[in-house]
Amino acid sequence: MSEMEFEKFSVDPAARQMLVQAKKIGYLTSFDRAKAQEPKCKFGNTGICCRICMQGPCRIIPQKLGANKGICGAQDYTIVARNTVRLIAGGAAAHSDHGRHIATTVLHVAEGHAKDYKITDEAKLMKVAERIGIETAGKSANEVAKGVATEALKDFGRQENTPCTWTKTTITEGRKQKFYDTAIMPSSINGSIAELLHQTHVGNDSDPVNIIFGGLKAALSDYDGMQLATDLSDVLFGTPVPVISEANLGVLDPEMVNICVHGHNPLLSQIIVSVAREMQEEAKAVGSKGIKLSGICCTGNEVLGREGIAIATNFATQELAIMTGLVDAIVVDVQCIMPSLRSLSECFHTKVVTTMPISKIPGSYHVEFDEEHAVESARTIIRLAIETFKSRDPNKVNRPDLKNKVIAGFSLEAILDIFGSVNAEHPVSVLTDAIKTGEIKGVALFCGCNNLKGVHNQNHLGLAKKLAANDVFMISTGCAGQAYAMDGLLTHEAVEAYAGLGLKKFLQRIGEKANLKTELPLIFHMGSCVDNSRASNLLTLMAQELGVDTPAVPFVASAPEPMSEKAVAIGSWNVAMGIPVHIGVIAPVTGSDLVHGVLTKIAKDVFGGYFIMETDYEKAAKKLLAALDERAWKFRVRSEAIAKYATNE
Ligand code: MSK
Repeated sequence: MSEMEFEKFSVDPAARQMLVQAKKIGYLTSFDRAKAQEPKCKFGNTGICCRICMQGPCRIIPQKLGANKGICGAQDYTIVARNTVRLIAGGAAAHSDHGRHIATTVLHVAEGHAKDYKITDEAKLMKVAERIGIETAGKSANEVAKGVATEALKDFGRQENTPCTWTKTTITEGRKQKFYDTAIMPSSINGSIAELLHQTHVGNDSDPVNIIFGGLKAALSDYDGMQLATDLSDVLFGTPVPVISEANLGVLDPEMVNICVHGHNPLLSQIIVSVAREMQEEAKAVGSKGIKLSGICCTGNEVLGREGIAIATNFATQELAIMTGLVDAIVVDVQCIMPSLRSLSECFHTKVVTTMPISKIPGSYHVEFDEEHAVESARTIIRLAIETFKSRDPNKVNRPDLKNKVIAGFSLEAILDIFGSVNAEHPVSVLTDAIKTGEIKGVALFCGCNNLKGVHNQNHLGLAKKLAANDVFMISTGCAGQAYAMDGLLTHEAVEAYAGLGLKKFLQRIGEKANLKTELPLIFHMGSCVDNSRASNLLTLMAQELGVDTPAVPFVASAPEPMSEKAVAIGSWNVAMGIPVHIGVIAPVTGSDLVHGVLTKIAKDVFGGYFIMETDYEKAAKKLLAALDERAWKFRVRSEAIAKYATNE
């Protein structure tokens, strides 16, 4: 059995090595289960299985009279639209619940509770306060924080029909008008999600277009929850600045107590990072060389950006971390945690520690996280890992000796600082001017998960390399960012290897001026899933700098391997923001030509953004480049017209 046999599963050599090992020993992984699930049910796969009431499931067979509609008479387009937007509701609930948790903690800090936390980034707090209209003059940081957190919490349950604060203060005037005109401006995160679940209840809305607009309103709630999650996480833990770290399974250290933090919410993982620094001696007392932390999924991204903690791996390969035999504890919070971690851990010494009341796994250790005793919880967990280290079985250790250097920590503020070294007055013009001169083609955001309908990390890497060669400035979040980290694309060496001449010149030009301890990487990793907010803020700034609305900005987004409901929500609000959004899987919407057409074509007429569904990364690259070219061309024509006729019309 050789690693090459596993090329059809993953492009990551470390993952392939572990899959060889799994096969030898007979462990089943997500890769095996994905295969065992084939063939997929065609009704579910195309979105025409309706399970909204208990008469069903109703499966639509277009050619069969009677079966061409649900029992209630729901048409394929109603069923597909309802199924799609319910995915958005799930994603929006997850992201914004995360945001609510952070906002509540900021409020508690401001009120003098939650002693283990503090306001770390006062400058960001003041900036956010000013943006949302909170008076700062003569107030202490805690007073301002109380006002900001209270405003954030209002976004969850506002009863009046006035817009959510984090949405209305972070978008262009053009988008604001568009969201009012299309009645999708949210006034309450919780309200939009509840309304959408009501709208899609049996016997309620059957108009697919109206349902999709309801979905977009919930998607904007997702946006709102993310914006405030990012802002308030920065306030609590600091706004990321460029850091050097490393990624892939080779970061797990055979001589150290290895603790992986996994999930999304930084409230516990940040504390684990600081407590681990104090507990190094305790770890040495059991014969290790200390504590080594590493991250999986977006909790990993949070502590990578702020603390330089290494990335172990990304979503699809999370089980493989345990299979190295080196993970003493895997500490999970919320979202994207495979329940299989627990059963797999039985074959090793690893302790799986759940920490959140809404995310438990039967049989795992549960150390309930409570922000009032965060340090205590962290200490308990780390002590458990240290104890567990003693029972590590050297015969079960099998770690690929593969890791890559990573340069991460590119918050929007960090990016603007870098651009500011070239143009302090108008930092973002450094980017927009490079687009105007044609030095770079535009900006691409890479985000989202892994999806084992395809080859792990293949679309992420293939697409980014194509766009790099075509001079696209690239930013990333989520498991996409981790795929690049694992493969060495978040390095300067990758610029040399993959960037086209224009992109190389651009990065070199700004890199020389920027006062950084490191060179610039090929892709700027902006953080976790909720930090797609940072990318959207960059888009807004670019639009304002160019004097256009967002649909005119040469900016595209791609989730090359999307999997979760959250990815659906993010993709949907990006479309509403006017962005062409590529997804590297065929979404379960093909059961209705109407819904498919609305998402991939009609959306462009209404919002400027639209979905591109393309599983082949080479074809996807061509489509994304064409979208950037179209926008850059239109911008040039418009600018020439303005110059010639001195009009903005
Ligand atoms: S962790 S939502 S698999 S990006 Fe944010 Fe990765 Fe997707 Fe989870």
